[in-house]
Amino acid sequence: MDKNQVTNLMEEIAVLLALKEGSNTFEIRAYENAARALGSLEGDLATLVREGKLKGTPGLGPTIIKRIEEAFETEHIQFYDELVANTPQVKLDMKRIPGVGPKRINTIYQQLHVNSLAELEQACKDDRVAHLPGFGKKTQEKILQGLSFLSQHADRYLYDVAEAEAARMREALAAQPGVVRLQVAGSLRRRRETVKDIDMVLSVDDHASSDVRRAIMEFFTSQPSVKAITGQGETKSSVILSSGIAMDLRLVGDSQFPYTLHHFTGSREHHIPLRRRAQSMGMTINDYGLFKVEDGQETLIPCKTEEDIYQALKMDYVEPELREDTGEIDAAANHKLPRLVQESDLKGVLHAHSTWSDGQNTIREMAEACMARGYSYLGLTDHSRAASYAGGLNPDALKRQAEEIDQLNQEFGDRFHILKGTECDILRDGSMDFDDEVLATLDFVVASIHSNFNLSQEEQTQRLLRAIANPYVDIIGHSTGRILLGRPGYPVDMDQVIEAAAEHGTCIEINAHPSRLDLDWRYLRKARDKGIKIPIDPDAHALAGIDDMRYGIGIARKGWLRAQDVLNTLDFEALMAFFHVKRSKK
Ligand code: DGT
Ligand code: CA
Ligand code: ZN
Repeated sequence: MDKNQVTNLMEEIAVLLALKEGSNTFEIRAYENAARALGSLEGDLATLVREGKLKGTPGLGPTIIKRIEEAFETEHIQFYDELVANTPQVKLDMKRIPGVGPKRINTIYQQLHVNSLAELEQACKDDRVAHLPGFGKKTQEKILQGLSFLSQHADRYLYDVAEAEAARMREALAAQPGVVRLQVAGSLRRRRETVKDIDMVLSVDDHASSDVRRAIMEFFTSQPSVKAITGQGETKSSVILSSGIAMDLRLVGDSQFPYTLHHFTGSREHHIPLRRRAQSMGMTINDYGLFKVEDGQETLIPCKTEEDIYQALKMDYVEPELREDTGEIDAAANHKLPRLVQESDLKGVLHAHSTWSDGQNTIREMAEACMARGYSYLGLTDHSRAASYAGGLNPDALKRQAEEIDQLNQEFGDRFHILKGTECDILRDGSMDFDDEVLATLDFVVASIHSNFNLSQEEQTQRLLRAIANPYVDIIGHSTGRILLGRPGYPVDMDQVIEAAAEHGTCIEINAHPSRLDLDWRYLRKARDKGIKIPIDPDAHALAGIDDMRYGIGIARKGWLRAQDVLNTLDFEALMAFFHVKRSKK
């Protein structure tokens, strides 16, 4: 258990209590307050619990303190487990519909007696939900949209979850006798933000015996992370892993490896124009090979690597991230592919939180972790006062934080630099949570939306445009607010946002948190072409969060970004100059 997990449990208990009929409002509030109190608590929660120092913390009553202690001692809270067990499954399912809260869930459950999401969908289609007290057509429409969002994303997994599972499996397989080449394929290799399953391709010597192949497959399906076997053969085996994600392993002779890897890397969309190109050149391509077709006869074109395949098609090598049919075929044929940004191009970290707001580590700890990872600066951005649930700072606290930063900077000298920043809330009308005089004291400003998600697209867009036009705003944070597999972003006209950001020289971040990856990669190339600089921001709330930068790199590469398009590939001096120029334009 850590602070985040306990805070989540408190929030969950509040929701589950609200889902129970006849719950006491005060009890619900108590858990909501506890979650908030934990979020803004200084220091390591485990230590506070161990030393019995939670007593007297505002927002934490004796019962709740007992539950927190229980969580740390036993890794669970019995009260929570009982609440889950006593909540009807359909209520738990409805909880996952974006935008549907406990009150609505209870009304639906009590009055329509639905037992599944499918029944709820039918009730919407029969117009029965609209007639519930306090609902209406608009709400019914939103519920339908939420249900369709859920079903579209059912059975998909976040990139980081799949990547971790795949890495474990890869490491185990790589050490097996007879394995020549081994590579992740599919959407995971293309670094999509979510994936359906893990595809892996493995090669053995062309003359390897059946025994060798069988032994490898046997080893694969008997791994501890395998929960179920859905198919086992000498060329393909399929399993379900403990996280629930499915995995296919394909085994081929090594001479076939590049063709098979290429085929199963996809995407289907990339393969269509590629196959057309092959045909126009008198060739044909499939998972067995690339063939020259003459007089109805197919002869294999020998390729040792994927590079060879593209070369035979008179193309430059197309990085897997780009294989989405968004212009990469022509670019590769015309030698116009970009040199994609790499993790080693990043010079520093922007957008990170500390214990001053809802982060778990001190500024010093965050700075030292950045240094240990080879970065030369940290742009610290704790929340502003409107984000009270996240321990947002008021101007006075911001001033005191600046003093701490000054001291640390003095100590670090030229070795490392901490930039004074804020993740300033964009208020409902698009104005900033801090006055200009306060913002002017900072080195840079990230501006984000954390409230009022349900404005119309027009209002939400205007709100962002106003923020973008503020001369003190350097970076727009997580610009659509989406949570992958959790909720869609608020509606916003991203084309207008990109136009405005280009006009005002405002950056739009790639929030590298694996459940955000926002701005979506599908918009990045447009932003890049308009000259917008794009920082890759970890939005770290703890030391481990800094490592999320690599997920942002994957998305940047999917968006065709080069090193020069990414703001934090600048060194410290150039970065400060960039912010300075932006501000002096006002
Ligand atoms: P996913 O799993 O939905 O996240 O996305 P992918 O791209 O990994 O899709 P998947 O696992 O169904 O198949 C992996 C790759 O194999 C896919 O990108 C292209 C290739 N592939 C699989 N089935 C077909 C097919 O029926 N036709 C073609 N052209 N390619 C296929
Ligand atoms: Ca796949
Ligand atoms: Zn934020």
